[in-house]
Amino acid sequence: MWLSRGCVKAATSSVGRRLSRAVAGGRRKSHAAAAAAAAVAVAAFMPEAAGFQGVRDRAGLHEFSVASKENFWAAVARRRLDWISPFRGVLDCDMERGKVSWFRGGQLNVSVNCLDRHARGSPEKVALIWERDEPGSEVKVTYRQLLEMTCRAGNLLRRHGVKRGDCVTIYMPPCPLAVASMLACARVGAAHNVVFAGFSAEALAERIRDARSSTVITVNESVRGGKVTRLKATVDQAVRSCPTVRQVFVVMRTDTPVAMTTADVAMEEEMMSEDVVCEPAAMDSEDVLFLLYTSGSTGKPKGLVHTQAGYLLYTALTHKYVFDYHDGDVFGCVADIGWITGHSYAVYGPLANGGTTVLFESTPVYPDPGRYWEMVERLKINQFYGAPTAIRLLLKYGDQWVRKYDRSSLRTLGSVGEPINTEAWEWYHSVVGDGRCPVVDTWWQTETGGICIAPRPSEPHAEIVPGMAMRPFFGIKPALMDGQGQVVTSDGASGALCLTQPWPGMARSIHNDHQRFVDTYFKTYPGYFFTGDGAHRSEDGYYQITGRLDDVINVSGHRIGTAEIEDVVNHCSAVAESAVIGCSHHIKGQGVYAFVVLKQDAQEADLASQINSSVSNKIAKYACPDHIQFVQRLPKTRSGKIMRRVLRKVVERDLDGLGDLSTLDDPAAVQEIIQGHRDLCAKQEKSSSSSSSSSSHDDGK
Ligand code: 6R9
Repeated sequence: MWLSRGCVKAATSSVGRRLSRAVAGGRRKSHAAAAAAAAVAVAAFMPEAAGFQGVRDRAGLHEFSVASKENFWAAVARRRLDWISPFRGVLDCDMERGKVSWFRGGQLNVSVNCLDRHARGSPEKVALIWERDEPGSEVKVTYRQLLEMTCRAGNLLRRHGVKRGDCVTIYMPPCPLAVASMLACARVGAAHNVVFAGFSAEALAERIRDARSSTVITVNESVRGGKVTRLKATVDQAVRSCPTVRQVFVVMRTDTPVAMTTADVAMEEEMMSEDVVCEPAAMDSEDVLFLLYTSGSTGKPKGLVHTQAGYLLYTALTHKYVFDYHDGDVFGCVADIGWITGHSYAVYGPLANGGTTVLFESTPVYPDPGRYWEMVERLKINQFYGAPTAIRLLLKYGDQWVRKYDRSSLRTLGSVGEPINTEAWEWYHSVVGDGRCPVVDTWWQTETGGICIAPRPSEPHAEIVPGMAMRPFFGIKPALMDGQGQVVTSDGASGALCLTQPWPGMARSIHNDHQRFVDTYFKTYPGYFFTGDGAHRSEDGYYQITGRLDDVINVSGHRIGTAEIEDVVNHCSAVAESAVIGCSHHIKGQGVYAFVVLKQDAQEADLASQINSSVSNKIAKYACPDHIQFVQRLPKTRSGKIMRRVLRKVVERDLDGLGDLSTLDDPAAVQEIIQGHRDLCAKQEKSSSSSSSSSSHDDGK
């Protein structure tokens, strides 16, 4: 027995006491030194941390950001935004009523934060690299130039009567004037409503009407993947059913002239005579910055409302810390500006940070599947941010398209829009990133404004699990809910993903329909923001997103409500009714599967192509069904509700999982549908050897 009483006694004798004091002192000193070093390290990582009591490392910083969110965000907002007048309150919030406001009393101008303050110090720094469709024809725009462009556009808008509180619809491909138009709106205090340029005239018109825009900005034509599209013609068609529209500004992307009406304004020409100085409007933190329409589970797209200060701050902070963006880096987000990813990470986040950002006009396979990586080499991109659907597509073309190009500039690879499967993740990591770049699978939504869950920031060598978004960002506290609406407390469990407290980037409302905002996001789990997604929390406490829980499907990372597609299909004259569900698709992630019941005497011939062209005309190409199965009737409950669960199981070929069919009005319908599905598969397998399904990567996300 070593530790006899005698020994213990000796250790407490005076010599022993001195000895143990010296040891403890040494330990204390080295603890103190280590703590000081850690404090220096965390302050080097995020300077605000120096003022946060008790924060010693990055994990501590996250804890602080959640537990003391107001202190955290106030410090970040003071340091990282330029204010015209300082905010007085940090957060007012009533989650049950969907009322959230950040930085009350503060005034600022978003365009000043994105441009003027950087142009002052580094006017010749490149703000935008416009990566045009033809490789090698990129155009660089400095902060000075972008500020001038924005001011001229702002003055032009003002001269044409656009004022604070108006909403300008922008229907343009990614290009410097599109960014300048967004920022010009912000400069004069108008909101913008960017509509993805792949949307049809009807979809555009619906969004213009809902936003009550009197001004539209567009281009004569867009150029993408070598294909020219006459966007102005689409706008002409759209505005015919938009009585609110007074004027259309037209930018010339190509040399092809377009017919101009009296309501049309040649934008570049008129900008020439405008001043390069434009007084910025002093905007309140909670004034509207933009609307962005996205699909929900009903037929009508919703215009999510984002406001000034909180959104800008959140995109700036996530851009910096999730991607480890440093001054001088070239940030390459290939999303189209028509989606939230383009707003937050091609425009606002990078520009707020004074960064250099790429605007990608082309497609991943134009002129060949090496396009992304050739661009990475040519522009020396440091952070590349793309979508799993494109990665899956490129993976199939083989490694040689990647290896051909020098990718040594890359430091971080990002993924967004949908779950990234392990195979795609591994390929992205090991082939594209040569195994040396962290892959950040970033989970977020139009509603959240910016990234909410991602593997970084974390300690520099913290593990990253393939296909997992993993760690909540600063200020984000997720919760999983069980079927009874209770919070799941254990790890190694799944549930409905909610966010338990407000963050500055969150949407504030649905335009013209605050009640829908409350009902959609705050009613299901009172007091929580419900994301509509399901998630799993691993034994280690990491989050993995499992997919939508509602009737929204995700085609190549684009959200589309099944009800929206059904609306269009049901409008075809031969169609009696339809049910649309998502089905798995090897490249797009999810495809669209439509079950269609025809009216009596209607003929099937040509109907599929009629349905496809209707969907493409009324919504967009990406929403077209991949499969159309004509059926005699749909499985319905006795109360007349379509049992989509049954349809999903049939398409997944999980016949054992059909479950209880006793509530069905006519159980025989299911057998017919199963047989019809088999026949359709057999038919498609036969023809698929000769052709492939419609292009999937074609929407720039
Ligand atoms: C940013 C964006 C949002 C929906 C979201 C979810 C899906 C996005 C994801 C992801 C798994 C990811 N989603 N990122 N699913 N892993 N990393 O895409 O916004 O167009 O509004 O779509 O996309 O289902 O709810 P948005």
